[in-house]
Amino acid sequence: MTDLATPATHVWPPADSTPFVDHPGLLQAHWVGAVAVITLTRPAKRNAMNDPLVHALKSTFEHMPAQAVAAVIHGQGDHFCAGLDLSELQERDAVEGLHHSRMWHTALNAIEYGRVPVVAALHGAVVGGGIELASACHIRVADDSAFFALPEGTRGIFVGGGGSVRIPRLIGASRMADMMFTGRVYNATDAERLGLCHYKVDAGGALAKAIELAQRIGQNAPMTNYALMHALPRIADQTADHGLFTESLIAAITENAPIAKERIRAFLEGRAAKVRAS
Ligand code: 1HE
Repeated sequence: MTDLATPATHVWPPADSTPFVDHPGLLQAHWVGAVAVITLTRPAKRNAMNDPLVHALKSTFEHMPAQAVAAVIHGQGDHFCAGLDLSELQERDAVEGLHHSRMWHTALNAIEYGRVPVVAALHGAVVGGGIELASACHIRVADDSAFFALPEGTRGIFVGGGGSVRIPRLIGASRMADMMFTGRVYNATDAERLGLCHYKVDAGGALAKAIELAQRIGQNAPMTNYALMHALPRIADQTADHGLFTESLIAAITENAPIAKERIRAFLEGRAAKVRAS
């Protein structure tokens, strides 16, 4: 595992580092400690997602090495992701379109419901399928260059990568509909205010902040991270009665882990950090 210095900008990966996953011209993955940094490497096409890139993402997350504690996704060049590769859309019929959308669902589910929490580092265009990809991640960091749009509305199509399920959970169906009806573009400040992203940083700082957060998340008890990724969203979809029951089950399992017992003991013995106002 190569422990690379935290990058200051989205100029990444360093030329002298070796990826542990390499799909040439599509995607690479490098280690920063135990954080897997996944880079979309199609900058000439603004990291637009063609089918091979969707497959590469799915494979990378399905085969995430056991030593990974968290992951980061970002895009090479000036943009995070320009969404679906529109050049692939021209000749597709309805049945092929259905299967294509389901392929995106499988790939983005592999991110959302994978082994490790994923932080998206967003800059430049985060549009169409780019927002769908970002919304499948667990935490989103946007820098001041980021802009968010759903141009599907003006292109005569609809979202197909899970956007109609995930985006309303972040900003509400009504705001999503406005983005698609009117072609509205939000900047990073808007995005933070609306809940499209959790953190906003200066231009060029998204990747470094995302890695910092991923390293911190990776220090959590694994079962806590698992519960946040796999139980919390499902509880949110359940009735209150079922949700409370599921919560009790996952709480009991989580607090039974040796690492939880040790961390509680450390606090009670004055060995753990207190919560302080920020
Ligand atoms: C593309 C794509 C793409 C760029 N598919 N080729 N997404 C969109 O509707 C967004 C379309 N893209 C743009 O609005 C702009 O390209 C950007 C704002 C992202 C960047 O602008 P810019 O000036 O930096 O780059 P560019 O000159 O527009 O593009 C550079 C090249 O990338 C150019 O190709 P070239 O061969 O002429 O050099 C572009 O054609 C190409 N390119 N974006 C294909 N998206 C699961 S359903 C999801 C549905 C959607 O995502 S729909 C939204 C699609």
